Amino acid sequence: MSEEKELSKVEHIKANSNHLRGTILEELQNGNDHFCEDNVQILKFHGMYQQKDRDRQKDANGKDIEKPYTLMLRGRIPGGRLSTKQYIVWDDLAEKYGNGSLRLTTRQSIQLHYLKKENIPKVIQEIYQINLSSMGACGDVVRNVTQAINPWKKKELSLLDEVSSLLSDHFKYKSNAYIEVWLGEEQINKDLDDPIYGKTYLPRKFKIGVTLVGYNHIDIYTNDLGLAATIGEGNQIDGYFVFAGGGLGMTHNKPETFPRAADLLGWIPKKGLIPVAEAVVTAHRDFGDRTNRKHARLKYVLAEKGVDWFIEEVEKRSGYRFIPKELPVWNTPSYLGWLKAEDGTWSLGFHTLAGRIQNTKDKPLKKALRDIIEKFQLSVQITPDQDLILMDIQNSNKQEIENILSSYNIDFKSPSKLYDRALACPALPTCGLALTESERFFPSLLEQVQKVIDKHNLNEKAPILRMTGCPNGCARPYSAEIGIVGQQVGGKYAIFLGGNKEGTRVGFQVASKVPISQIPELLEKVFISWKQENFELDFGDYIKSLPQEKLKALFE
Ligand code: SRM
Ligand code: SF4
Repeated sequence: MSEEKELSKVEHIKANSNHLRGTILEELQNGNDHFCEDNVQILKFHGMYQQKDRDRQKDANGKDIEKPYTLMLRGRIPGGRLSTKQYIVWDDLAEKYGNGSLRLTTRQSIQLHYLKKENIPKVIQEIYQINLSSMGACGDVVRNVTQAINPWKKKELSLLDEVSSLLSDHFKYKSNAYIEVWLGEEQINKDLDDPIYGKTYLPRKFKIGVTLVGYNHIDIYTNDLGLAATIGEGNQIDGYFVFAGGGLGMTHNKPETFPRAADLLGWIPKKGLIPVAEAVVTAHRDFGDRTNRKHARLKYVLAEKGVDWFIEEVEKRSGYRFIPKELPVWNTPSYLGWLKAEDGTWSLGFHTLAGRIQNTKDKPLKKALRDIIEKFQLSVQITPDQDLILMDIQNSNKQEIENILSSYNIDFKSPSKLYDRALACPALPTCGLALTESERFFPSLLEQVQKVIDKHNLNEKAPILRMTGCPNGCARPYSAEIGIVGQQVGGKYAIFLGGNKEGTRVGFQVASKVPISQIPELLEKVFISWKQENFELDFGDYIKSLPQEKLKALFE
């Protein structure tokens, strides 16, 4: 078999896409409610997924009703930073073209669901007018760059604004396809290969997160490339610790796929930022497995060729040598609630469960947030934990904001420590890959687990719990202390334990095919043992300290 034949199907689609144009423009005119399969792959590079509402409905004869196709669109929003105007436009778009809900993501972006094909150009044009886009928010390129949150408006943390924007711009693909297709520009660079990505882009998605040493709100170890800035003379960034090879997606019963925490490659001086980042990205481009998409992420290159090999390769490509330095310890100070910023204003860390911002009959959350953001002209930052930080609040307006929220019956606080950092992915009904429920069942699961926590008085050390509807890991369950991972249709979940509060490692599977109703009692057994044996430790560290046989016994 020739090498060409062994490439995965998507590689051929990319190669034949005329640099991400495909036949999207033609298909926009054909009156169908959906795009063909090849264009569906290319649309990801434009920030969109074609979906179908997976909630089953039957007609009078008991037959499944065929649901229309819809599209999900994801923003490119480096660091999740939005001005008042930008937030308002996203809020409007959800109302005008979506199903009225905004979904904050685990990479500080926003997703709109239930968009109709014919409305996509209008949606993108409105986003483009506020200097944002959905370009490269999905697809085999560098995705939305995440950045440490900064409700405190600390000077050192705000230096990262420039870094995340620089990386985001540097790794934007250069094809003009996006503006031609959606904004009606004339076709220009038709035949040029991308200077970084070449003709077939990367073998798979690529994720970059930037932070300052010590702050790990971005879950740095789960990124393909993580950069932790250090501060030197004049309170300016003088360099970065560089991490590579993190990633979480896996497939059940395929041990050759696995979640992996990134390795620390070393420290580089500030001016090495772009050359080193480009070396890591192009090493993925050249060594990633293009024959099997389940084995194509950068993490497998590091796992198989070794970290030392990778360090040498990046040094050779970039011309920079990694300097060994001691990494400061990680922390994730809470941003929830009222925080005083360094410029004298206030920030409000607003807890949203699983990032869903919508109006319900008794809680018009979307309206309340919009009213406040608009009235007080607030800027916002979306957090990697699917929350929203409202910023630039004057002391004199704090009470009024609280009054507005309570008039809408809305609490900005997280109900308890268990909820503070709990995450869930969207899963059903929109996600085409979901095996089980996640976001929709999350409130009731948390409620049940909270009862166990209360019963044993564990509140002050409540573990980080995250849930997904399949093993792809979108809500980062493997880096949590408890990961509940959809495994089988019919509501069966795998349980992972052993991640830690600092997010520096991934956990391991301890149970399989557990019905959702049994999860709280299963956890209760382990909680009791933790409380009795070593409550000094955090839950994840306690699990990690247990011998295999003991763990096994707890789950028998
Ligand atoms: Fe994800 C695919 C949602 C963060 C790993 N992810 C998907 C898709 C697009 C399903 C699909 O391919 O058809 C989901 C859309 C569902 C829907 O209806 O909205 C989806 N992923 C999400 C979001 C919205 C989850 C959330 O709760 O916020 C996050 C959007 C982030 C963003 O703004 O860019 C999201 N996805 C992640 C993360 C977490 C992170 O990056 O911090 C991961 C794990 C880290 C990693 O990449 O390894 C993640 N998503 C995946 C994978 C597994 C990739 C792999 O290496 O195997 C898939 C499946 C795929 O790519 O084939 C996937
Ligand atoms: Fe869909 Fe799986 Fe990601 Fe959840 S983890 S959004 S079910 S791909």
